[in-house]
Amino acid sequence: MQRTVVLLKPDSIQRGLIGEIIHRFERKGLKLVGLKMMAVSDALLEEHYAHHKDKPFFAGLKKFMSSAPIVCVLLEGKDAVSVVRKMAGLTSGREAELGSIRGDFSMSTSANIIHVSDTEAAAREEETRFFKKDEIFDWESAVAPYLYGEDEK
Ligand code: FUP
Repeated sequence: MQRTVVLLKPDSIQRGLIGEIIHRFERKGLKLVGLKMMAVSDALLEEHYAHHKDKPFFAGLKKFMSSAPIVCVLLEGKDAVSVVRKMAGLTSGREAELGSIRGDFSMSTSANIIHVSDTEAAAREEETRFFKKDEIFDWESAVAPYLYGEDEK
């Protein structure tokens, strides 16, 4: 099964949306295999957002991401990367589809509630960036037979 990383950004915790967002992933049938709160350092942000380092919004992005704790979530499921991307919606909360997390909870491109891995390769990198091995739990889901058909496992 595929894994993907979700970061619940400072606006999520400030607005009291952590439970609501994790609830959506649980109800969808994604398996929670990692969960922790973190004060994200400048060094980690520079690594995570390296592709944005020359953008005009980079300084603001770093300030925003360290303004309150973030919550790191590791989810597992079939095609988890694309499923979770769809659940997050487009980057801008104003353009994101209603029903998606950003579409339902955000009015902004910078305060957009959530980061999700955008490719399988990024998900693998982000898993090691945000989680130590002993913070990842390989537990057996008792409801797996009710989430997937035999041919989907
Ligand atoms: P996404 O993959 O949807 O998180 O979007 P990007 O990688 O394009 O952007 C990463 C983060 O940079 C966004 F979540 C917020 C910030 N950003 C801005 O603040 N302004 C922009 O114009 C674009 C991105």
